[in-house]
Amino acid sequence: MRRSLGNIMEFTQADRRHLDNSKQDTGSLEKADDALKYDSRHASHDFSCIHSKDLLPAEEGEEATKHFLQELVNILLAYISKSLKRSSKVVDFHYPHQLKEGLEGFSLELPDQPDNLEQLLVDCRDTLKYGVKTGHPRYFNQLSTGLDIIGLAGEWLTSTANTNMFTYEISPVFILMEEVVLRKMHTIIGWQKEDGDGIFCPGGTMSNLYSVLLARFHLFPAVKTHGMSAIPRLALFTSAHSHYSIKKSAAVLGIGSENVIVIRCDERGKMISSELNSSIDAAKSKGLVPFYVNATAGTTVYGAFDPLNEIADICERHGLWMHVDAAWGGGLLLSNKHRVKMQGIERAHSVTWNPHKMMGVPLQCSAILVKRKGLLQECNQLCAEYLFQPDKAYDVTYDTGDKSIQCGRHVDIFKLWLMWKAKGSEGFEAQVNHCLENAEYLYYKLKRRTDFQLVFKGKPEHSNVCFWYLPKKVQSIPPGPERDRELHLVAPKIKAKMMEEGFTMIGYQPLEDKVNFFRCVFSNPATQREDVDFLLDEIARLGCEL
Ligand code: ABU
Repeated sequence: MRRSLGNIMEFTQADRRHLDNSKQDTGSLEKADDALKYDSRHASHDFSCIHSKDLLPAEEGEEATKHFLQELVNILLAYISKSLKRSSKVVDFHYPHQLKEGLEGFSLELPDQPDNLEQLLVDCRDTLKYGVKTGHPRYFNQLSTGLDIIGLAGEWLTSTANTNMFTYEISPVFILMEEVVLRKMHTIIGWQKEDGDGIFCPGGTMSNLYSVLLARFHLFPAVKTHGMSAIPRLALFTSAHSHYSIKKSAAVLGIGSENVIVIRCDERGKMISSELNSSIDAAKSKGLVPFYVNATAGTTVYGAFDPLNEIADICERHGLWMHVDAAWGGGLLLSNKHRVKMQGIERAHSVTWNPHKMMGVPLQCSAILVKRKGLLQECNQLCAEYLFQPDKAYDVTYDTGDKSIQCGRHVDIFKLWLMWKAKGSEGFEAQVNHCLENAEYLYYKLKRRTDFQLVFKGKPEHSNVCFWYLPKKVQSIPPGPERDRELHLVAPKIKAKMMEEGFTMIGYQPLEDKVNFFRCVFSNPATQREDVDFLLDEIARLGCEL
């Protein structure tokens, strides 16, 4: 059965009862209902007889194009408004088989005959309806959250421009914007004016991959042409709490994940730098050639900051490349209050920084920043003559595409540039400070409650707060393996119920000797203290009978 534009995105009666009882957001149901009315009023044109062939570039397709896109904008506006309403669900969760079966007429299968535009608009709404509202103030599941309106406008413009970052000739404005933004980021890191290079690439894992690639090329340029057989067995170093992309980079680049030497962390998740030093010596004595150390500024789970200056001293002593994975922590550089946690970052040879995390830029937006100018180009360039002609009419150093390991490169820069213009650095600073204040608020709340337990002592350094929920049954078992076995089951059970009910989302994981615990992270400026209160009450509500 096909659905019409008017009858979707509505709450079930059970959802309404929950919202009526939640008392978290008085009066918000009314507002949510307004949004629903807005949805259903808006089929202002009949799209049932129009198909994509009737839109531009069809002759006289301009009116139909305008109406279709306006209708789509209405759908998106309704979604944005619902995403930010506490009375809306974060997720209307369904299992894969349910979505594949064609839930309520929402079919994922591809037709032979074209669907009409009415159907496409319904499909657009359904796509949003069954997705996750990552901009919702009660979405705590991932490091990338929020829905920045200027960033969104930037993304819309980028899609409309539909161009590629490889050459200046087809992206003149975006290439220059990338240069300006990269220079700003270099300055914020603290690199000298004459230093600094970089590009935006698809995510932190790719940025980290670039860092290992560059470090290896810097030490052994012959690897580019002669491969791994031309170089000795390499070793690289990273902490036990670092991101898995460091091992993945070693695997992808033919270095081998077993040649990644994992350094232990202290109880807060910071690399123990004295152990780094002894591990480098031990690797050398086994005939390996150490070449690279990854220090993390903002670990994925604990939000810990490695001691960058101590690590930089060790790298200098041994002549190693120092990379700082600040994918998550980079945003704190914009805060005068918090940037002190990253002292020493200016000594790094390369830095990963994801504006799509703490700065709230829509996905994806990730930079690899390199201190030495020209190295990216030397390492990656292959001078494809059909694309990078050296005799173009302009300065071809602006054809930045050969710095990249991709050919086609998405324009990720515009939304960040536009947001920076809109907020100023001060606006980002306020946003970062607000997120860390939320983390501190949660930390103090958890300390006061007996049904929750913090995973590590002390105030959070980043916006990560890690904790267990302790149902009565677990509280009654003395500390030890039996209690751990029970506790390990609690977070997944609560999460499963949480997804089915859909009013908030938070992630969990085990780590080293710690059984499954919740990790709350704040990067959404829309989140307020009442949302933190809601989260804890919701976990306790869902978990108290376990
Ligand atoms: N390292 C990618 C982000 C992971 C997370 O959101 O938890």
